Amino acid sequence: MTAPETQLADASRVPGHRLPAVELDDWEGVRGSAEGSGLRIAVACSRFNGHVTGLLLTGALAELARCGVAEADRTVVWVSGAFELPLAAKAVALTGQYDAVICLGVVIRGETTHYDIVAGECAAGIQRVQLEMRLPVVFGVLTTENLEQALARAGGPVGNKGTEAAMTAIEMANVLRQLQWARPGMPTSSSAPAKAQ
Ligand code: INI
Repeated sequence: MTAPETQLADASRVPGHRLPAVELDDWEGVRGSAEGSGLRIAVACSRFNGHVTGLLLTGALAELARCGVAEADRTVVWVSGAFELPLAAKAVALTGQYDAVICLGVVIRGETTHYDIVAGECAAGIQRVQLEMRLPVVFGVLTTENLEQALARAGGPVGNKGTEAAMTAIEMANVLRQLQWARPGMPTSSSAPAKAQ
C-alpha cells in the first residue's frame, strides 16, 4: 500500500495538463463514491462551438451511464452559449429534482476581449449558482487559445473534459449526500464513512 504522501509526490510527476486527482484510500473522511445509481443529473450543453461541445457531451453521458446513472435520470438541456450556462444551471437547480448539474461549453480565445468576458462570467456564474443553490454545478467548460487545444481535451490526447465533469458530478453529489446523512453533527474520524463503496 502506497503512503498518501508518496502518492501525492508521484502524482506531481505525472506529465499532463493538470494534476490528476489521487486515490487516497488510506485517508479517513467524508468522500463521495463513483456510484451513480439513484442519482438524477442534468447536463447543460452549449451549442456554440457545437462540434466540440458535442464531443464533451458524448463523454459525459457515456461516463454517467458507465457509473450507473439511469437513462431516465439523465437530462440534457441545450443553451446557445457558455454565457447562458449559469442560468440553465439555476433553472435546473430550482426544480429541486436533480442531484447535480454538469455545464459543458467551449470558449476559444479570439482577437477581442469577448473571450475573457464570456469565460469569466461563465465560471463566476456557475460558482455562484452552486453556492447559492447548494447543488453541485460542475465546470466542464474548455477555455483554450485555439481549436486544436479544445479538440485535444474533448476526447483527444489530453482526455475528455466532459468525462471528467461527469465523474466530478457523481462524486460531489455523493459527498453532499454523505454530509446530509451525517447531520446533526459532523462525523468524527472514527464514525465517518471513510471508504468509497
Ligand atoms: N460562447 C461560447 O460558448 N464560446 C465562445 O467562444 C463564445 N465567443 O467566443 O463568443 C461564445 N459567445 C456567445 C455567448 O456565450 C452568448 O451566447 C452570447 O453572447 C449571447 O448571450
